[in-house]
Amino acid sequence: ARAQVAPGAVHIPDWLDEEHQRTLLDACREWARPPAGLRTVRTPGGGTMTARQVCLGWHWYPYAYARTVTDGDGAPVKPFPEWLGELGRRAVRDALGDPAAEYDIALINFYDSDARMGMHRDSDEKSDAPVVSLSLGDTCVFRFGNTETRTRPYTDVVLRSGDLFVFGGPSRLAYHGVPRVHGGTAPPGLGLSGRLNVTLRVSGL
Ligand code: MD3
Ligand code: FE
Repeated sequence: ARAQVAPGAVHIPDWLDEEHQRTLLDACREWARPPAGLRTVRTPGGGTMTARQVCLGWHWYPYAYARTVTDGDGAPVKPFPEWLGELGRRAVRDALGDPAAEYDIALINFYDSDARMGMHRDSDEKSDAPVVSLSLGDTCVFRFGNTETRTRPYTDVVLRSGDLFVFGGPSRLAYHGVPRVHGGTAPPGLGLSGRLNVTLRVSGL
């Protein structure tokens, strides 16, 4: 069932079956290993993000992209694999029907049950191509806001393991966040405690 939450924002629950979820999870675990593996993102204000992150193609730093790790081991970022780009284009076709651009960035966020993501906009990419989001593991509350403010009005959507969300058009620059992760809700067969979110993006660089 495809649900349009706002213009250009489409949720397709259970888009990945359990076998494909496991394949993506195994790949994420490989990517999380050093060098250029899982890291804690530090914000310019001196804070740290509670979700830890791995990047492919380009490293994201608040608030820019770089090809090497600048705050850790200095390693070059891992390559963005061709199959992930195919997955992204298929996601956009299923959600929006549009032919999609060439994806070249993956940001993978690892959440434990205490992790959160505050309301923000993703505006560091120089392309207006849709962002593709894939969820694995624990269920979360995803808060989809508006383009004007980080406050109400917003819509809370439950995202479960295997769900696809695509943000294009007028929704591309909407504020959004993850106020809650429900620990212990991952599919038992997956072997994951916590939540992973894979976003695919076009850098425009
Ligand atoms: C709407 N991630 O990585 S996914 C992020 O679940 C991020 O880890 C959250 O926000 C997560 O930046 C939410 C949904 C999402 C991702 C990117 C978007 C929604 C978006 C970009 C533009 C608009
Ligand atoms: Fe975001």
